[in-house]
This record gives sequence, structure tokens and C-alpha cells, in this order.
Amino acid sequence: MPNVTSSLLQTDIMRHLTLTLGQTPDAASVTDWRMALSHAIRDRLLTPWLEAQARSRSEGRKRVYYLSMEFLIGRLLEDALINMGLHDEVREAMGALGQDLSAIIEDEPDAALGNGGLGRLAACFMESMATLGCPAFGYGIRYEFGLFRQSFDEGRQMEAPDDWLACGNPWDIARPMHRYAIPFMGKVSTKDGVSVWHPGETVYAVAHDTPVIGWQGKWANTLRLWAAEPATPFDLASFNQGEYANAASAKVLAHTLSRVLYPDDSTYQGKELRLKQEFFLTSAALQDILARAVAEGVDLRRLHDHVAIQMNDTHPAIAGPELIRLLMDEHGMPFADAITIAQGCLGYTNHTLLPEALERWATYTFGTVLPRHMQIVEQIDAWHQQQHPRRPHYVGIVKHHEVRMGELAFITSHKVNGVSALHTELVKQTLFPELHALHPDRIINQTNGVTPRRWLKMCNPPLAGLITETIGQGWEADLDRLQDLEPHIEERSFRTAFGAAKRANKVRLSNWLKETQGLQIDPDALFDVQVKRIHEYKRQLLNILETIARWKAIRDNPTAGWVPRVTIFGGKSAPGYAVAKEIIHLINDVAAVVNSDPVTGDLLKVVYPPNYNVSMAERLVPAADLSQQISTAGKEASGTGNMKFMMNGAPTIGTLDGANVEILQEVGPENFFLFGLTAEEVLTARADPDVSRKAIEASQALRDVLQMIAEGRFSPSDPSRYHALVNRVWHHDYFLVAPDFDSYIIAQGQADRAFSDRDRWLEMAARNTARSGFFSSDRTIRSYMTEIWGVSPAI
Ligand code: 26V
Repeated sequence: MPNVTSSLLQTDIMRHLTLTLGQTPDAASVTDWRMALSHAIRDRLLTPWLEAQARSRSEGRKRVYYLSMEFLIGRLLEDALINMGLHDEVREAMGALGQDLSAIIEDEPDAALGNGGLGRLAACFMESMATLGCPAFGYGIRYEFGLFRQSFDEGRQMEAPDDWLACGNPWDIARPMHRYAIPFMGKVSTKDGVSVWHPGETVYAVAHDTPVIGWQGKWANTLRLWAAEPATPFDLASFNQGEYANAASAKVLAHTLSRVLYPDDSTYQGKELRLKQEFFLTSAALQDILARAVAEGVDLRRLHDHVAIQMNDTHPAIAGPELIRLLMDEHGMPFADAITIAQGCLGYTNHTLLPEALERWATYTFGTVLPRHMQIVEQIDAWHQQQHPRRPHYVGIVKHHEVRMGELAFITSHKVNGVSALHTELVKQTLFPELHALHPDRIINQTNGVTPRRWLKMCNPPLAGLITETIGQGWEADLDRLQDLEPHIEERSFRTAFGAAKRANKVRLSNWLKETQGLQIDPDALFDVQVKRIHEYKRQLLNILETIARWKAIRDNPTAGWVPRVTIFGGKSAPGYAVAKEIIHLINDVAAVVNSDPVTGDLLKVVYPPNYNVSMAERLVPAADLSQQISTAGKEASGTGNMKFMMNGAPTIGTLDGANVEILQEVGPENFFLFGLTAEEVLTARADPDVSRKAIEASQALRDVLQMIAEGRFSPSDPSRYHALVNRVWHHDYFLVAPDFDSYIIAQGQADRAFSDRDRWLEMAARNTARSGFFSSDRTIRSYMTEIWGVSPAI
């Protein structure tokens, strides 16, 4: 019997193809079909979305406002299909129209409006807030260009602009009436004791909304992204005088603000444009929040009963001073009241301890771009010092001609959180020890999570199907239920089915690698995956050194019963991060040599597909056997990739860092390959300036590997290519690659042995899935709602 929904869908898709896109079916491209389908799906999102907004309003609900410079969303079509429960009907409808749904899904460009973990976390949080019926807005920037596209030219990273909007974005609903003037520069005067800011420049922030639908379509929130537009669109006078470039110059300048995402994810640069982007987002968001509150008749002195504002790292930390400015200068409130209200509304999440990533603006830059805020920041600092006379002299927001955004965010918030248990302790002890002593209840932990809808249900249909068959429906929104798998792990039939699901994903990945990289790999090999931004602290270098050691060991003894392995890398380097780029080059050089070696053959392959992004993660994560989480202990705030791999049945090889600690606790040491120094041991090891030289001298394997690289074995045309890199390991090994090397080799050997006992491996893999419930972002969001936001679910 023909499916009713499917035939209705066909009608809607055809209507959009003809009437929205002006296209005929015989001439339609896959992109036309995708647009038509996306519009048909969007139509079905709008009613629940509008209803949710109306209910938040009529019930006077407290709302969450999540301020983030990054939302790393990826594709939206399949996500909407899964959450609306329309996947099967749509596949049938597209089939009836002669189209392949998978090809259409693949045609959608990723919305790559983020660098890595922080941006992807924001996207998972948006999905969980919608699933839980937590009334919320995400506020971000509608970058015209997302994170650059990566390609390799003879192994070197190349960057190209990501013009993701080139064919239009069907999910984007422009709201040209929702616009706010964003002032910059200029000077401040005083009139009747009141400060008056006379901005030197003004641009408009125009709202673009994307509906965010939760599981089963029960609630939907809004992701509101701001586009910059000139205050004066066009200078007609210049144009009439024939000065065509000048006539449009204001427009060019304004658009620059939302032109492109900064591709740095761990080194703070102090660029004026970046500060302007941060203020642009924050001011637009706060003006929107206040306008909504006023329209709903909220007494601004009770704003914190209606509004919770979360700052995703310090990037929007100008929210404290901006909220205070709006309350004082626009609403006539005294400073003491304004700061109390701001604190009541604001929360700050810290995502990094790396000193080079902490935002500190030169007071000159800050005072030039935001002169009124400079005054308010000094007022906040003086007020805090007065409230806490015992605050040490070296603690404060403005020190050494710099505005420290971490201290600013801390002082203007009622709660500050870290993103894993270990990280939160380090935030207390190393980042803000003095402020923590003054405010012992302010810092709390909120261990990260990921959405199981995208990261299990959607990306891994074979495993999701097996889970539903085994424990029934409902686990998608109640991930602790994965525990119910545990008794089944004893059954051989379940383990076999688990192994078959994993193998199906590995075959799919192998086929894709064959098509895109021209590389033949054995789907029965151990797939070992490290995907994340390239950074020295994440130690992709340790991974490739081990790979070289393995290659040499196999060559030295090819018949020693090796477990075939495919080592997979993915990730981008910041364009200006020279060492990270050398590491990428080395990985590609090693891959070229290893993959063409007939001696090692299928026993070892190294794969590095370019342009790792959310969509590539959705392919790699379900196909992984082993998850590499090998950062120097104390450096990775949490990690969230680690959780995705665990959920999909890949045990971790990792250090005691970030959320690895909690993963180990949940899954048990027998299902985790632990190695390396602890965060505490790292500190003692560093105290010895010769620690790495000694480690190298004590390790024959490591010496051999470094020797091979230094001799140019992987760069015969340019033998000295990696001299600097090798020298770094010997003499400037800040991230302790050498001291952890032997311990890593041992753990890798344990992984090989475990993998070669298929039954034992399947048990480990399945235990990882069964015990991953804690890492659902639903758990994280519930905790933010009670511990930070004071918001209750609307459903
Ligand atoms: C940092 C910076 C530094 C200043 C310049 C621009 C810029 C842009 C982005 C970032 C983000 C770095 C912080 C980050 O992504 N942290 C990651 O957050 C994840 C979510 O909490 C966490 O799992 C990762 O461990 C952490 O590295």
C-alpha cells in the first residue's frame, strides 16, 4: 500500500521544485532536488517551531540565550529527517520521484561556522535544548565564509575559502525587520554626570533564523545568526561624481564584520577585527534580549528571573560590560543595580587552559574600539576590588595595559564552569586560584556531552538498528538505557551482530576511501582513528612516530603475526601554525612511503583524507575500532570526539586527560588502553630540562624513528625537511612526546593483542557503547538547567 506521508511529500516536493525554485523535474539538478526537499521539510518544522515560541511567550518562561562565536552545525537535512521521524517516508518519496536520498543528503554543504570542539559543543547543546524543551536562543554570526577548505599539495596543507552559501541556504529565514545598530569607536563625553558615547562608526546587525528541532519534533528553538549590513547602504553623492568604489566603501567595510570565521582555535591574536566581531555578536544579542524582555513587560530589575545568558568561552565576555552599559545608559539604572543584574543573568564556560589561547586585549585596542566599555570595565574592576579588599594586588581585570577577558567573565558571572572533572579542578587551582578563594561556590563542573541523535542514531544506522532490536525504542532520548545492552553482551549472537554492524560501517568507509583517495584498504584491519584539529598538545606527532616504529618493526620481521592496521588521521591546522603544518606534511610523507611498500602491504596503511569536517566525522566515527585520545595530560579541557567514538563502540587508547578520565571511570580499565604521564607527573617531568633527551636515549625504538626522519627516509627529495621538527623532540619537547613514547608503544601492543582475540574485542567494543549513556548532551543540558540557568523544561 502506498504510504500516505510519502505521497503528500511527493506533492510538496514537486510544488517547491516548480514554484519555489522555478525548475522542471527533467532539468532539475541534485541541488534543485535538495532545495525542493529541504523546503518541504522546513514547512513541516515551522508549525512546531512557531508553537514553541508562542508557548514560551504566553507561559512567561525563562529563556536561555547561548552566546557563541561558533556553531559547528554540519548538515541539517538528515538531522531534520531523523528528528521528525520522516527518514523512511522521504526515502520512499524521493525514490518515487526517481531520486536517491543519500545523494541528496551528500549534496548539502556543511555549515562549518566553527573551528572544532567548542563550536561543535554549541551545536550539540542546541539540539539537546530543543529535545528537552528548554526554551532557548542560540546567538552567533552568520559568517559568509566558514572554516577554510583544506586540500593537500604534495602533502602540504592548502586553504581555500568555504563559500557555503553559494547555492543559497534553505534553512535560513532572513528577518530584515529585526536589526540593531552596533556602535564602535568614537569618544565618550559627560553630560549631567551621565556618560554619552558618540560612536565613530555604526553597522547594522540583521537577524537570520534557523529552526532547531528536537527529537520527535516536540519542541523547537531558534539559532539566530547576525549578518552585518552598512548603516548607510550606498553613498549616492559619490556615485554621481563617478567615484564608484568610494560609493560602496561603507558597505564593504560593514560586511567585513560577518565575512569570515577566524580559523585560529588556540592562539589568541589580538586583532581589532576579531574584537569588533565579538562585540558585534554580543551587542546584537543583548539588544535583542532586552527588546524581547521589554516587549513582554518584564521589569528589568528582575531580568535575571527571565533571562539566562551563557557565554561560550570568553569570546562574548564583553556581554557583562555591554549589559551594564545598556541598563545604565539606555535604561537609567545605577551601576550597582546593573552589575547585580548582569551577574544574575550571566554564566561563563571555560574551554581552555592554554595560556596562549586566553584572550587579553591591549587597553589601547579595547579603549579605541569600545571607549565606553573601557570605562565600565574599570568601574567593574574597582567595584570588585572594593567588595573584596583582600583581593591580591596582582589580581584584576585590567593589568599591565591589558584587559583580561577571563577575569572579566569570571567577575561578571554568577557561575563559571569547566567542561570535565579534571579540567574544572585545574580551572580552580591554576587558572583562577585567587578568584576561586574569594568565590568558592562560583566554579562548578559540567562535563561535556554529545547528542546521540546525530552521533549514534543518524551516523550509525546498523548499530542504532541493533540497539533498538535488542532493548526496544526510546534510548535516543534516554541514553542511560544503553546499560540494558549489558546482559546481551554475554550472548554470542549479540556480539556477532555487533561485529557485523561495525564491519558494515568499515566496508562503507573503505569504499569511500577507494573512491575519493584511490586507496585500497582491508576492512578487516584494525581501524585506528585520530581526528581533531592539529595541535602540538594533541600529539598527532606521537601517533605518527609510533606508526613509523611499527612500519620498521614489521619490515624487520614481516612474519611475526602482525595485526593489520589502518591508521587514519583527519584535521586542519590553523593557517599560521607552522609546527602543526610540518606535522601534517610529515604524516602525508610517511603515508606516501608506507602505502607503497610491498613488504608491509596490507599490514599497515596510513590514510589522511583532506578537509576533515562534521560530515567526515559522521563517516569515520562509526567505522573506528580504536579511538586515539593522546593529549599531554592536563591540556585537553574535555574532548568530545572521545565520547562519540565510545558511543559507537570504539575503545579509547588515551591519557588521563579531560573527559578521558570519566570515560575510563564509566567503562572500566579492562575496556580502555591507558598510558602516559598524569597531569601531576607532567609538571614534575617538565621541571627536568633534560627529560626528553633522557627518554630518547633510553628508547632504542624512538631513537631509530627520529634517526629515520632526520635522514630523510620520508622526504628523500629534501632530506633536511624535518630537522627542525626532530630537533624539537630532542630539545624543546614541551608536550612530552618522548617521555610518553614507550608507554604508548606498550598500550598499542595491548590493543593489537586484544583485537586479535575477536571475541574479547567485541566485548570491549560493546561495553563501550553500553556504558556511554553519561556522555549524552541531554545529561549535560539538564545539569546546566538546574545548576546554572534555573530554567525548567516546557515539555
Ligand atoms: C580559541 C580561540 C583562541 C583565541 C582566538 C580565537 C579562538 C577561537 C576558538 C577557540 C576555541 C578554543 C577552545 C576550544 O575549542 N576548546 C575545546 O572545547 C571543547 C568543548 O568544551 C573541549 O572538548 C576541548 O577539549 C577544548 O579544546
